[in-house]
Amino acid sequence: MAALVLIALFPVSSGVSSLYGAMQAEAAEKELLTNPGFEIQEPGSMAPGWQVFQGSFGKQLVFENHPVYEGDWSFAIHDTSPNNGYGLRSVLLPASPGQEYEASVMAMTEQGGLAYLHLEFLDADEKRIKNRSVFTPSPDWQELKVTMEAPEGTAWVSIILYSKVNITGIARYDNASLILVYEDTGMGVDMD
Ligand SMILES: [Ca+2]
Ligand SMILES: [Ca+2]
Repeated sequence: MAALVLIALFPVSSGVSSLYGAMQAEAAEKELLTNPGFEIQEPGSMAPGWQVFQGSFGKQLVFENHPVYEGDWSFAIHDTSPNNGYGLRSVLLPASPGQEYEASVMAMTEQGGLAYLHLEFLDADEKRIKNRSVFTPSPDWQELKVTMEAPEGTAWVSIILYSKVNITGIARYDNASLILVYEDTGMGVDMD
């Protein structure tokens, strides 16, 4: 067993550059959301790491104990209006043009709801400049995932868990994630 471990480790420890590369890859896939599974709760107030996008906390936007995908808490949108959309947004995180992000979340629906996941980039004025979404009508937990590269002018990245204007029903979410998967630092041009 010890011999097997030594053989497996040898190629990595033989070069500083490969070890550095492995550390970079690990850093690049770090979870950026501070409360991805909604497990940090402060009774009576919005969960840390999240903010209202549309709707009211405690009314349409609710943190619940059942059903959950993992842990003690999940997030639900109770959408009873065919005239309003409701959503929860992660706090804005700094981002730069050329970076590629991957957002994902576990989602399920009840009562005809549709669970949307949006990944969006915003400019320095916090105005949306690029957005991509995926959704599920699934009554069972299903993973939603979307990947997108930050365009010119990007200053912030965030994800939004959303129930559309013309849809009613319940959308449930758990285990959200936002990771930086690729960083094109020089856009292929050396300015020095
Ligand atoms: Ca959870
Ligand atoms: Ca609606």
